[in-house]
Amino acid sequence: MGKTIIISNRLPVQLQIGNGSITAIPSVGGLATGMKSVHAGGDSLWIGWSGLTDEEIPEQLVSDIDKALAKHGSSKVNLSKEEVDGFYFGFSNRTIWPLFHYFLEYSEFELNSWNTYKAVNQKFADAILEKADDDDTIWVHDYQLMLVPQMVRAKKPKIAIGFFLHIPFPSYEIFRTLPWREEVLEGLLGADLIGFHTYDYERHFLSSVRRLLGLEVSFNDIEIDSRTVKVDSFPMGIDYKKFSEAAEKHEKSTSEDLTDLQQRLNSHKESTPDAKLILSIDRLDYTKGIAKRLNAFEYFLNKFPQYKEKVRLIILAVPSRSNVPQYQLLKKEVDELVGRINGDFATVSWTPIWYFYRSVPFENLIDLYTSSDIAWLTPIRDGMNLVAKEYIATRTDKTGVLILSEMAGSANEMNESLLINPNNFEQIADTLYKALNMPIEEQQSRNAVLQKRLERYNVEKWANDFMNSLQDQKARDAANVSRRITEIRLNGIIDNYKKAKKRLLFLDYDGTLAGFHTDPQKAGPDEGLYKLLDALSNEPNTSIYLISGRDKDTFTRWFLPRKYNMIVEHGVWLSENGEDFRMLENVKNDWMEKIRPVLESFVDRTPGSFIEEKNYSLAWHYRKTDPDFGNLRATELATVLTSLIGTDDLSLLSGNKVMEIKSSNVNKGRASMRIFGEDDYDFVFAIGDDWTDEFMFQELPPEAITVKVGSQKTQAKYYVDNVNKVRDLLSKFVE
Ligand code: GDG
Repeated sequence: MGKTIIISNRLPVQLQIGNGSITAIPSVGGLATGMKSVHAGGDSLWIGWSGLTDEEIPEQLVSDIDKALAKHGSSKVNLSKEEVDGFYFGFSNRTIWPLFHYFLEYSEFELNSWNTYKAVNQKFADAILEKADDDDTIWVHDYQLMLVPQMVRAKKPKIAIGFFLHIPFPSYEIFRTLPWREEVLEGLLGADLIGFHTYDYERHFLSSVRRLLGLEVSFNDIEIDSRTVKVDSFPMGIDYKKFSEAAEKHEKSTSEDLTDLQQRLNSHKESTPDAKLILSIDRLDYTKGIAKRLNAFEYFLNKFPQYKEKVRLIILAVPSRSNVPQYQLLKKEVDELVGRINGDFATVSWTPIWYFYRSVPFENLIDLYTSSDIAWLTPIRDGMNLVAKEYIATRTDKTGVLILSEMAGSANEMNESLLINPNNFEQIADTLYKALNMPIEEQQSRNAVLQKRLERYNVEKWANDFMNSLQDQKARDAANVSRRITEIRLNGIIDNYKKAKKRLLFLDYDGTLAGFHTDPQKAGPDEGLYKLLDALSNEPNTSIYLISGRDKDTFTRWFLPRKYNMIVEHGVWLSENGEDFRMLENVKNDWMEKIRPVLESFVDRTPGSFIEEKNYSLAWHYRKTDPDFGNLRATELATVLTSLIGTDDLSLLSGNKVMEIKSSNVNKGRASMRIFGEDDYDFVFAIGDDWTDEFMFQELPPEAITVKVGSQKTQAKYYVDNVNKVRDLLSKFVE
């Protein structure tokens, strides 16, 4: 196995330039720690932007910087101020960030920043390509680099690429407003594995892929260009040990070791022993709901005035993206709100809000977590929110109450905390009241469960799970590749064909010989296909059978004049050498009267779907429906039909966007075996694209050459990519 290349907007190292020299200090952020197990030793490389623009780096320091970064296994992508403005502050933070957090009104759709985003993504991709070998594994992080997977894939089709999105993926209704939505999806689909924090983000993404790109999604696999892209959720954890151990150490520290902040916190506690501390920590970002939280706090103080002088809210707002206008406005709003609320409520001995607009060192973070009775986190939208997890990890005696917004990804895993809707002030005020009065035993029993979970699914496990899943996915794809009909295999098959004395070929029609059409009646054969089938039928000692689920009237029109052998309606009817169809299986169709009304009610309720009535089967087609809705209805119909047909000799076939009900003793496997039994064939070949063809693949003798169209799971021995490849393959037989 090759090396691992991690790629993110920022490197896990901070550069500091002073007195003409350079120092590189490793960052302590969650991602950097989480990736420790992945980014270790000499066989991994982290590529990203250093945080300094080209203009900020003195020329004489360029090579020193590269050396300093190399010591930390890092390599930088050079960006000019203009590029950072367009790519990072522009498209990433003024378009994608607000849009993906449902702040549609903040999203700017600027062609220039999109172009810069594309160009800078290409720079990152080029930086990878410069260093990458085919057996390397690439892990791309976050919304700044969504086009990178496809850009790398275009040049290195075999390489393993994973992508993880740290922010929410919004619902299709929001995502579709983006003018470059298809490009973004296609960019992401260059990966082999795409990871999200939660299942909701995953299903939003899958829904956009289905609706905007029209791609087939089965469970969480997407088929694209004969590759399978897997989509899954991996809720990111924290470095649990680091936080719990820091808290234990903090607990044991003597008064001389205490930080200034801790001393201030202690003196507050001593002066007002019955007053509780409520903590909130976030980057100053409109998604974090800081202004709303302040309003809610005011609401709480008015609703429960007995808590005046009995609670203190500590707000740590970490400066962020301060050159984006919305962040400047937010800063102003929060400053004013804190000023007003403090002005309205303060007494001589009490200020309700302590507000810090800065980032603090790690020790102070621990001071704050361990000293606070309540952590109050109310993001309006948050991909995960690690602060919630960190607070719980530092509670060594298991006391403390976490109040967390339902809109944070972490709420999915932290059900034992008090979950709130950040827009519901009444609920928030009542929840604060409940938290302030929660018995110690209850706090401990809730936190015990949370701690156990967080300790187990920590950030290292998260990173390893993602990497293992990426390797599995790659292995799965490689297994498929080994079954694709390669040049060598093809030559072998043709050789056997030529040598054989008596040949039998079964060819499925829709999705195999001809592409799909939203109206099945329009998917008739073209001249090229007739020519090919004529040539095949004229081969000596060769029996060709078209084998299809289609009705006999359509095939009579299309193929009877050509005298092709045909098996239709999955094996009910047979026509050979231009003779009229005769029944191959004795089947009944009196059940149709019962089933038709059920299908009709589904047609009424599912725009775009329709019923196809054949002599011995009924099919409900939903190719033209809204994809998500169609799939939903198909599941519903399957449930209804399964209970209805339970006692009859009927079976339900679910094909490609079609559900068909027919007699159980009819299928393509049985039909093909009957033909096979009639003579002594030494070359048997069957090709088809959907579930109904699997009966042939399963039942024909093991020496038969069975071929699936498309790379989905199959019993067939080989697969080819699409209809064009099928025709190429068949024309080789008659060359
Ligand atoms: C994005 C997504 C997702 C905060 N203040 C200080 C400080 N921090 C540390 C915390 C925590 C991290 O920063 C913040 O992480 P969050 O998850 O809360 O939020 P975002 O920065 O918005 O991160 C988010 C995350 O990516 C991971 O995928 O959870 O949803 O928006 O680790 O401890 N650290 C120090 N001083 C501070 O003042 N030292």
